[in-house]
Amino acid sequence: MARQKIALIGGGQIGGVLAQLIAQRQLGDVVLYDIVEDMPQGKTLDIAEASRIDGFDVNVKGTNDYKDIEGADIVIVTAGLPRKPGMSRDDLLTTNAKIIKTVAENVKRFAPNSIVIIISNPLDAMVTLFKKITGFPTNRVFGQAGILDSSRFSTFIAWELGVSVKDVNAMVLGGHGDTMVPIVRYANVNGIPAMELLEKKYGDKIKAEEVMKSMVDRTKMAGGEVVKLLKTGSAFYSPASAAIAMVEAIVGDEHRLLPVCAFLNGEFGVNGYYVGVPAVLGAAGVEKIIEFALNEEEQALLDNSVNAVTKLIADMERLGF
Ligand code: TXD
Repeated sequence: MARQKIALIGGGQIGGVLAQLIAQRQLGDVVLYDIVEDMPQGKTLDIAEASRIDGFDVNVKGTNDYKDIEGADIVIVTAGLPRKPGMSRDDLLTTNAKIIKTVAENVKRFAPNSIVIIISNPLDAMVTLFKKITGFPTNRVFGQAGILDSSRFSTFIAWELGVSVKDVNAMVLGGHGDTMVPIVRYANVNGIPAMELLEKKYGDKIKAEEVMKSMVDRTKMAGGEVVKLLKTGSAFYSPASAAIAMVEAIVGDEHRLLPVCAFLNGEFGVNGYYVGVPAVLGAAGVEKIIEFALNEEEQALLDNSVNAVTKLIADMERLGF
């Protein structure tokens, strides 16, 4: 099989880490595009010059010309501004919608058959806009948020229980905003319910519930916690890793079940919107949505999160996008 061509639109913090990870794992040839002159060329030169040390041999090219993404198999979009302290993701709507519009037009022109992973915020709205402008089928346009949010939740559970994070499974569904929905009921350590282990640790159901609630709240605000510490931007190592999990699933046709910001046609009671749900990712992109029974409380939380997404989309449409 020919090597995959992976185009990264946006060569900032996340784009740069993505380029390095793709090269190091030899997932494909990389084209790093940014509007800032020379910067993507500088980053890719720097990455390529580590190839002898890391032992990878793929092409890594920086560019300011969309023509270089021609024929890309996979496109990852991180173009747009990140948050500053005190901002919500939704505050980025107008600025980033303008950017995503141009990006979508160019991806449609130069890489019409690509599978596209959107990362730019506000995520659910940017995926919706990209899909609208390109008209690509929904299996080929989706967003990354849930893998990161779930990894954050899993990390906090591992720290709290003193077990390896490798053995923790936990999933976060819904929109990529403050209303996201960590699914507590199915959070587990190698199959053992996390709640049961917390109750054992504290010997008290109410205390265990309090501790879990604080981890859920921290997960919801985890992006903001990093923004507050960094002061000049938002998380970039972990979002890049999350997107790499998606690229690996696509390139390796792994059929992985991952939380994906995917288009819903009635699943989970949502019709016609992009929302974070479990989906199977393989060579065709989103191969199917995996629906499972939510209890009343979970469904109410998901509905609340979906409402936040639909409101954001309505705001975006009012702005003329
Ligand atoms: O999980 C997730 N989905 C996210 C998303 C987690 C964290 C951050 N997330 C969002 O990703 C964040 O809110 C931003 O909207 C994006 C990118 O974050 P990053 O930290 O990489 O931002 P940078 O370093 O500012 O990089 C953005 C780059 C920068 O180099 C700009 O010059 C470039 O985007 N940019 C453009 N590239 C192409 N085309 C246009 N028009 C353009 N405008 C700016």
